[in-house]
Amino acid sequence: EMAHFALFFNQGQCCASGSRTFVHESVYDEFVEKAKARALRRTVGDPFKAGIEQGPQIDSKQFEKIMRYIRSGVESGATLESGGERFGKERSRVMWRFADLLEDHNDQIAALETWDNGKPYEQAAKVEFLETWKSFLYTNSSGWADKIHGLTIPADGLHHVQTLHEPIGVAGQIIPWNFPLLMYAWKVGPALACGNTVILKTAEQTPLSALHAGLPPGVLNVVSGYGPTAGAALASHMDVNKLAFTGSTETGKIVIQLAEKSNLKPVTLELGGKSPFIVCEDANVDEAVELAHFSLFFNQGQCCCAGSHTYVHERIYDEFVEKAKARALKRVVGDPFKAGTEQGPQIDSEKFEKILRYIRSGVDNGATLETGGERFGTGGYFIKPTVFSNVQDDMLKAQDEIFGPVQSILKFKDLDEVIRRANASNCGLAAGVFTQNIDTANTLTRALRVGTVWINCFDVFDAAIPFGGYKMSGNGREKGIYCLQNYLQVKAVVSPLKNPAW
Ligand code: TXE
Repeated sequence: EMAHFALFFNQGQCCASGSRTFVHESVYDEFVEKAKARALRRTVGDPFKAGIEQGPQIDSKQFEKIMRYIRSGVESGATLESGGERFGKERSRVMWRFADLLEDHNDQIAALETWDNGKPYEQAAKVEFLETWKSFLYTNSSGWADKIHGLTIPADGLHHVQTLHEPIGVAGQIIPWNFPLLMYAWKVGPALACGNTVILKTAEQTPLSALHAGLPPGVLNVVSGYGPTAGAALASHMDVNKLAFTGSTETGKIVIQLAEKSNLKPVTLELGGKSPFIVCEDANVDEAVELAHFSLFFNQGQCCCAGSHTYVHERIYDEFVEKAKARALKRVVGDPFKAGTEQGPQIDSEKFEKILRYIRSGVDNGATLETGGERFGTGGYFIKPTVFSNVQDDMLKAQDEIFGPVQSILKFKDLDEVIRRANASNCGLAAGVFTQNIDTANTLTRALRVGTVWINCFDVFDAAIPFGGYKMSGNGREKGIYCLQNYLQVKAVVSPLKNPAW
């Protein structure tokens, strides 16, 4: 304690500081261990804050000089027991650089994304790339990496109580193929910002964009592989301290069991959707049609939050269906690298066949096929934008997400009814509400059991807005301030206050 004080007092900037700590060999090892632990406990930060033991060094010159000495100590073979880096800031600096590199390589990364996934290049290069980049800026770079700290807590008795927000350790992350780069950003960003290391498994269909990134060795490790082998190994590994998964509900159940059977690692899940898009009777029909179309068809209908259940009030139902059909017929399907293309192919033959099966079962069950319903062209996994009307709840309830360019339009009479029907789903990821009436918007917003409600908009994904599901759509929230909790341990630290006169 005394040697620690003798050196670290005043940020180590004392002419008399005890900078050379000579320790007798009989107690040397014990001393080192304890000196290290003491240094790890030292509270560094805002010098105006009570309880802070150490503020910043006096200026950049001194700061750089100290960092040089630390590096030379390491290079000369001294053992670095703890510290040796800028507090939080070093992490932040690396991640700034990472975001800059992403920006410099926008074209390349977007092209990889389109090759891998088939999504329109313009969508990858503009919409998704920007979201990815902003996500890194928000969470890490200029955002949270150097602003994560605990609390000092007043408690009964003469005790100093504080919390330390520490990294969990090794974060295992499994991502899907529908937004490879964006899912990568949502997962990797907060994990690294909180000081963890990451092993990320990409989906087998889309390994490329994540492999293109680079951080200091060992910090971010990208594994390409299949789910039941590489993915399962991560979920069940004893040395992985936390698992984050995005994918199907079915696989979500598997990974949570693997985590439980191994080391009880905490698991966050972002799973399937079946989201309602509710068009109320006061809606401007043209605008509602356009937004409902976007909410479902964006990304070939392969979005976990896609507005797949379009509920339309009976008063405007017929007009809506007519216009929704006309809009789907106008959708530009084709080569994703061609400017103006709105819809590329589905991800693979398995999903392509599954969507066509769902379309056939819709027809067999008596829904009215307004347009589409078959493959587009003769090659590739392209599907014509498809619209069904006269869809009944039970037709959709039994099935999994369609996860393709298939809009199902259902009719409703009043708010209580549509709330009951929308909430009857096992899923609760998101909902769209289209109305001009503030009371209707407030009622629906509070009644719907979902993680996100978009009112008169859809798919607004700012990096600051939390995202995640109720019910079987998962647990935990990604993005925003909430995502940090997934990657931190809270350690309560209590020590006696010996001198009440303070
Ligand atoms: O999902 P999986 P799939 C939905 C969508 C789609 C359906 C099936 O409805 O039609 O899921 O898609 C890894 N242990 N969503 O088959 O299997 C796999 O390698 C560990 C919604 O692609 O869940 C991949 O990296 N990991 C979703 C990831 O899990 C395993 C996005 C997702 O694949 C594993 C994608 C195992 N045993 C599909 N098995 C969303 N929420 O956005 C597979 N994986």
